[in-house]
Amino acid sequence: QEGHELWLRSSQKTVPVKIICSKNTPTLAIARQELQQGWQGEPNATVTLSITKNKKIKTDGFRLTQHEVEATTDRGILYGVYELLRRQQTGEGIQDEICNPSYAIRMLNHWDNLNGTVERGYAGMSIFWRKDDPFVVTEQDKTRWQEYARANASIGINGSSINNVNASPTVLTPEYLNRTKAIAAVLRPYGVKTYLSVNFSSPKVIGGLPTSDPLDPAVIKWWKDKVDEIYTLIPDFGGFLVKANSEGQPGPQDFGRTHADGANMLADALTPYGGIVMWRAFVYSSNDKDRAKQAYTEFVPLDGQFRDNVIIQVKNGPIDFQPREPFSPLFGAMKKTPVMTEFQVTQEYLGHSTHLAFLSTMWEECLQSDTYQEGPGSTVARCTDGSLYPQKYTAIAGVSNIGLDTNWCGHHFAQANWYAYGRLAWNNNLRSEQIADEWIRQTFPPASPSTTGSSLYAADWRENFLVPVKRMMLESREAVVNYMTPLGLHHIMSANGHYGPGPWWAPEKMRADWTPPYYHQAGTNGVGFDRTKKGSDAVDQYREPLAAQFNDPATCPDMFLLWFHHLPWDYKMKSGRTLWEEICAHYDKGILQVRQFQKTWDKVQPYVDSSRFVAIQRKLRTQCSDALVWKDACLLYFQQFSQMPIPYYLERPVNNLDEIRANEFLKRIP
Ligand code: BDP
Repeated sequence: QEGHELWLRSSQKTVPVKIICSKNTPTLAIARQELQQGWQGEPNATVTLSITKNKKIKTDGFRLTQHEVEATTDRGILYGVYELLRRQQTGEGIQDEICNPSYAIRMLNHWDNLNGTVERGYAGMSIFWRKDDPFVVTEQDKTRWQEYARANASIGINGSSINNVNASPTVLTPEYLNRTKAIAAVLRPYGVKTYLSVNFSSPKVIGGLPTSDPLDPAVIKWWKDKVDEIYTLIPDFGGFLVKANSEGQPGPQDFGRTHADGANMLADALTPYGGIVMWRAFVYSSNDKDRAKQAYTEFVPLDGQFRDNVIIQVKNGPIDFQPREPFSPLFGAMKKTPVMTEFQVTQEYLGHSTHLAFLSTMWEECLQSDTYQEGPGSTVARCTDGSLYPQKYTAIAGVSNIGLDTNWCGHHFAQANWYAYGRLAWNNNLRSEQIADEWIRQTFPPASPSTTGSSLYAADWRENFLVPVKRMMLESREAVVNYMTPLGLHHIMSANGHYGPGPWWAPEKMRADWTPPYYHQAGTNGVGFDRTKKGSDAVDQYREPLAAQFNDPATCPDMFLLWFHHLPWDYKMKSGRTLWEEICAHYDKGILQVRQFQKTWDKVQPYVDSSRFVAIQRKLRTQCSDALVWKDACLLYFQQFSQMPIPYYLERPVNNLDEIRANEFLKRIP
C-alpha cells in the first residue's frame, strides 16, 4: 500500500506451475522464481524455457507462446518470462510471437552524487551512494539494489550509469570502484550492466598527471590502465558516460582538441573489453546567439570522426527537457555516427515529483517525429534504432527519477514514467495508451472484496477506474504544457529550481541564456524567440519540408509557434483569436484540466487503497494550487507587455504578481 512494489505487486494467490529448463544460471534461477511466484495461468501447466539458436531472435529478444519462452541467451529468457507474466496480468493474449528490442542498450542514467544527494532528484537520497560509511555495503543496500534491478529487468532496462554526469573524479578511486563492483554484482543476474560517468580531468585530479590532454601519451596510458583496473573488478562493465565541455565540466576543448579526440581516446581504452562511450551532445556556451543551435553546430562537422563504440547522446529537444520542445535537429543529421536519445524521466521542469505528468506521450511525440532526413518516415525512432543508418551499437537513455523514498519516485504516478521509459526503450513503436493501460492494470489491480470490504466487479473497475485514470494520465503532460509553457514558450521556470514560474527572473550579472527573458523575449512588440531565417535561423537545421514549415507562422504548428517566432500580441491565430487571447485560453485550460484530474481521482476512491489514494489526492491539490500560481504569474507578467485584458470569459487571477514574486515557496529546491 506504500507503493514500494511498483508494478510488480505480488499476486494474492499463487497458482502452481511446472517449469522445464535444461540449464541453470543465476539469471535462469530468477526466471524460474518469477514464474513460480507470479503464474496466473492455468494451474499445474508446464512451461518450457529453452535457449536455442533461432536466427530471428536478436540479443535479448525472445519467442513467446502461452507455455514456452525461447531465447538465445538467459537474459532473453528472463525478459520473456516477465512478458508472459505481464500478459497474464493485463489479460492481453499471447500468440506465437517473436519480440525483439528496438535498442540493444537500454539505459537509466542516475544523476547521483557520491555524497548521496541526487541532482534533480525528487524522491529522496541515492540508492547507490551515501555520505556516512560510504564504503560499507549493508544488507539493506543489497536488498534495494536487487529490487531496483528486478524492476528494471521486468521492463527490459539493461544498463545503469550510477553516478552524476557532473562527475566527481573520485568515483574512479579504488574505494568507489569497489563499491561499484558490489553494485554490479547485485545487478548482474538481472541482466543490468553497470556504467560510470567520468570526469574528463580525472588523469590530472586523481592521477596526478600535469594534464588531461587526450592526445598526451601519459593520459592515454592512464585511462588504459584505469580501464584495465575496472575490468579486473567488473568483467562485464558497460562503459563510460561523459559530459564534457558542457556547463563548466572539463573536456578535450580545454586542450584545443575536439569532442571526437576526447571520445575516441576513451573508446580505444574500452575497445578490448567491448565497452562503449556515450558522449553527450548537451553543449552550449554563453557567447553564441541561440542556444538551441549550438549542439548541432558543434557536432555535425564531426560526423564520421568517431570510433564505432562511441554513441552521441542527445537530449530529445535542442534546449533542455522542457515540457514541450521540437525534436533536436541532430537526430538523423549525423549519418555516420550512432546517435541515442536521452529522455528525462525525473520531472525537473514538469513539477518535480509533486505534479502528475505522464511523460510517455512526450516521448512518443519525440520518437514519432519525422525528421525527413532519409525521406518521409525518417522518425527519430528510426534514426536512432539502426533501421536507417548502419550502427554497431544502438542505445537509448533515461535520466532516472528514483531515490530512497519508499515508493521510489516520490509521486505514485511518477512510477509510470519509469515504467513507460523502459517499455519505449524496448519497443519504440508502442503507444502511450497501451503503456498506461498496462501500468494501471499492474499497479492498481482491481481490488478484491476482501481488501476493500465492498464488492466490486471487473466490469465496473474498467469503466469506473481504468478508463478515467487512463484518460487523466494521457492528458496530464498536455495540462502541464498548458499551465506552464503553452504555444512553444519555454524555460520560463524560476531560478535554478525550475519548479515555479519565473518569467521575470534575470539577476544583473547572470548569463543571459540562463534567464527566462532570453527565451520568451516578451516586450510591447510581442513575445517569442525568433528562430526563423530572419532571426537565429535555427529552422535551417531542420530538413525540408520542416524548415519551411517552421519558418512560416501560418504553417508552424501552434504548439511550436513561440519557439520559432516572435509575434505581436494581436497576431491572428488559426482559431481566430489573438495571440494574447490564445495564451490566456491555454493557461486557463491547464487549470481546468487539473481540476478535472482532482474530480477524476476523488471519484475513483473506492477502487484504491486508502494510503495511495490520500497521497495522490494531496499531490493533486498542490498541483492545482501551483497551476493557478503559474497561470496568474505568467498572465499578469506578460500582461505588462501586451497591455490587453485577460478575456472576461476567463476566470480572474486570484494571486497578485508582486506577492508571487516575493514568495519563495515556488522556488523550492527539494
Ligand atoms: C540540466 C540540469 C542540470 C544537468 C544538466 C545536464 O539542470 O542539473 O546537469 O541538465 O543534463 O537539465 O547535464
